[in-house]
Amino acid sequence: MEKRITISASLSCANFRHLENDIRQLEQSDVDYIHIDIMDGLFVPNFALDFSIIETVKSITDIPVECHLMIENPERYIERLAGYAPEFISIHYEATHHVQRVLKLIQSLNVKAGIAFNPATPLNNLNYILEDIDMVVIMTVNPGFVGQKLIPVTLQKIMDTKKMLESYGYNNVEIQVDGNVSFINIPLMVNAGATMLVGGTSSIFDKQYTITEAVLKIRKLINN
Ligand code: S6P
Ligand code: MG
Repeated sequence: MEKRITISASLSCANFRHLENDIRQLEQSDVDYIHIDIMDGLFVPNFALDFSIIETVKSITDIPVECHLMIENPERYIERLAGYAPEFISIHYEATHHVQRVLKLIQSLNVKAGIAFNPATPLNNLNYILEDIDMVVIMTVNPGFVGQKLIPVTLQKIMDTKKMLESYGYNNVEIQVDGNVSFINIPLMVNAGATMLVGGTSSIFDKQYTITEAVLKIRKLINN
């Protein structure tokens, strides 16, 4: 059976004046996860979301959350974050000297571990951490802001990731794509090998559509 391509809705792009309403719409749509961006103003030149928002989301819905840590030295917060029982915690390859140790720590707390790569970071050492990850996050924009344009060469990087995972026999590791996952880019990303799509302002929260319409449109693009 073909692997299901999953959809994760980027909470940073939701309407915070009507957050519960947006989350209820996500519940009625075929969305698999809520993507929670956490930014520290150091690793990226911006701030976003924190623990309290995870608590709020969890109090509203049972949709699983997955956290994308764009923070320096993420090891400082893994245990606390794992207390909220997210499905995945993704850390950045560039954000710690101890990538393998932090990934193992995440998994030891019964949370799936993701490793995220900025657009210009090579995949060189990915082969050394395949045992320690459940997901590779290919940033298709530079992290820090919503509403940016795809960096085209990252499509090749998705293909390279897929090739590497297959060649080492790690076919169950997810390939998440994050950044400008638009209706135009989705087919390209899926063809390249993406298995989890983070939908933001360019799809799920595109104001031209309701959330339900947008997710339906994404599903159609995936299935074609
Ligand atoms: C970017 C962040 C992302 C964005 C998402 C926005 O720093 O990690 O998760 O929230 O990519 O989507 P869009 O469609 O506005 O690019
Ligand atoms: Mg993100």
